[in-house]
Amino acid sequence: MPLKEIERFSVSYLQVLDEHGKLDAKLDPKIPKDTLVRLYHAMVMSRETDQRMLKLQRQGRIGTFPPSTGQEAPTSAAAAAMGPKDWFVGCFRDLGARWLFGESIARFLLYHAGWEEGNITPGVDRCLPMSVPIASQIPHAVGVAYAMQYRGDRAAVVTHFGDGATSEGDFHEAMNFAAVWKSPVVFICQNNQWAISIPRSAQTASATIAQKAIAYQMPGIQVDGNDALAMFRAVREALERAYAGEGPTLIEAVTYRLMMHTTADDPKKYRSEEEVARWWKRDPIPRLRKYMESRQVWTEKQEDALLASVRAEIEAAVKEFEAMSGFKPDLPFDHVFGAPHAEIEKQRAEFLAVLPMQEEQAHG
Ligand SMILES: Cc1ncc(C[n+]2csc(CCOP(=O)(O)OP(=O)(O)O)c2C)c(N)n1
Repeated sequence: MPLKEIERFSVSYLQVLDEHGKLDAKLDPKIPKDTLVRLYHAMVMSRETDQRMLKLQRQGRIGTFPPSTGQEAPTSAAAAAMGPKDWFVGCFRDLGARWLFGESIARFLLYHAGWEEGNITPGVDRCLPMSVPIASQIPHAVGVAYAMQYRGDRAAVVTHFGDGATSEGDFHEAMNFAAVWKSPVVFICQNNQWAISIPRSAQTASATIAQKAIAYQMPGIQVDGNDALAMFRAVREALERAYAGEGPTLIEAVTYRLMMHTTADDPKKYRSEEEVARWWKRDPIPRLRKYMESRQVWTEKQEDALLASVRAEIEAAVKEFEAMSGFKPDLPFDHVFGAPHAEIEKQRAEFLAVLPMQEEQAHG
């Protein structure tokens, strides 16, 4: 019996803009100027909103929230690369993408103040609500994609999740289904190096997350996730394959969570300041700005004007959020099943009975 090699695999890494904002012209995705400026706007909006939300949380005006700082490129560039019929199925660290889809910052604040109504996003119909149970959104994305395929739509689904999510069964089941059915899905793993306090090295023995695609027989690529141009290019290529009926792709976006996991976490307890400082040097926002300046589509004056308008938009959103009222605390019970259910109604009644006591405790 011969012993012979039957398959050989490799994993590629894509970077278009290096850490100093220098372009590899051969790989330039040549993003039109308007799209580029809007992408940069989304990234700045996301960063500034994190800063404002941190203050609101520390003042007790909103609840716990997970900052996206450092990870603005993978989510925003993916949204910028998507077509008008594509759907987005995200997690909870993708503010830039959600803003590009038209979700309002005021609703985002409402959600993080604990109100279900924050999940209602008028006028945004291709973006599923934030998913907090890790990896649970990945099979949903495949379901949406399978429906598109069934209807014969020329469209695809982009889904995001963290490196921790790749240890969940949902991730593997979704990847397998999508590959077997050649469903039009772009799986984007935001490998931010940490799942709360678990480092990437303790999450998986694989040298890359991209290589997990190989087992499912789909293309997988590792991308510099702090390089918005590389992300744009990788997502566009994956979308084109999906539209052409060639099935799913896994993109590993190598990035870093520069702030805490959520405002309830203290990262100093598990990672060094030296590591964080090293990643600040790879910050995706100044890198894209340098490129835009070199392409002569961005000036100091435009930067100042953008920052002023973003901050004004966030302040207006805070005012709008704080003026909102009349929410229904038991709204989540309405959506557990499609039709009323006796057990859920019993739980709703119990919840409403204890609510006044809880409110009294919270407000003294
Ligand atoms: C099913 C499930 N298990 C546990 C948790 C608690 N939890 C919240 S975030 C998180 C870590 C997620 O890490 P990763 O997928 O890398 O995403 P990141 O938070 O780094 O963006 C965990 C375990 C959860 N939300 N859902």
